[in-house]
Amino acid sequence: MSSFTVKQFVDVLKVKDEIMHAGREYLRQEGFTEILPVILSPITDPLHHDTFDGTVSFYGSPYQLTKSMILHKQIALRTLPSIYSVSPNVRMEPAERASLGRYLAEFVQLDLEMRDASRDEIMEIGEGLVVYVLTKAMERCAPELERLGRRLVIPERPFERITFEDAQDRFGNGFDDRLSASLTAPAWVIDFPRTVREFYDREDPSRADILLDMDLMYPEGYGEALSGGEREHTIPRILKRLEQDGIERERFSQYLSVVEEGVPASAGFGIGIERLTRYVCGLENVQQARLFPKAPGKVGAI
Ligand code: ASN
Repeated sequence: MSSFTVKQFVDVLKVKDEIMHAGREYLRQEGFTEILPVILSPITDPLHHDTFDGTVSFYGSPYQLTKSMILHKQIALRTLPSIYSVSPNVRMEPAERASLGRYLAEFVQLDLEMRDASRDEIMEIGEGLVVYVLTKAMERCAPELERLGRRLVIPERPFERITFEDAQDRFGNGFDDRLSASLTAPAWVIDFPRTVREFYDREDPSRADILLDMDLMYPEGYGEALSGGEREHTIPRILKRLEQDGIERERFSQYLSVVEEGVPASAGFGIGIERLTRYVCGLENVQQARLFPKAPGKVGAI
């Protein structure tokens, strides 16, 4: 990382504070209720990519550190119609990802879910949230952004949509960085193939093996901003998806018991706070976006 002064770091932390404040303001205006995060549970997001195991002993039983609150978000919707959490996630990514500049082994996402929402509806929330946060950050943190040398343009809505297939045709396998570098405004990638995502993202009933999910990509090479989609919420569908992914259902037995009692249809997403701060401030590395950063593979950070 190039030189980064304490003064710059103070400015970044102020911008991050405004980002969180504005995010909460926007979601409250949209009728969301903040719930407290879960950080220990027998169940968590299985994720599609490899991470080291984060199991801890909870009175002798194996509990996991939260990788994302997705399953708890679905269950929380039995109680409240629209929820979000400022959710700490621990994902011990392989060490080589540290050099990419956008991974932290411990990070925080603004993770939200809305009962009976479609993908289009939750994408509207995503666009509204990003535009609101950028607008407020520019209004309230003008001196900080000026000192950081960051000039932002508020993106026009609706954001561009690109299918996974098109993105792959244009930018090849593992297209994230090349696609992001080609963009001048945030853009959606939609319709991921079933085989590259987790069991909980809903398969399109009219297109086998295509999911009703999405990622939002930042422009200028800052990479992925958020991930989400509509959800599988019925037992037959979830069991089928677990089987297709080769996941034993016992691993999710507590979740499956609740789904059997009923969880609502929903859609949602999670947006990483440190990555959003990195984008807003124009930082080289996501480690510059928080205190106590833990880079993948680097032991010793407190
Ligand atoms: N939070 C994401 C979602 O809602 C899941 C994730 O972070 N992997 O889909």
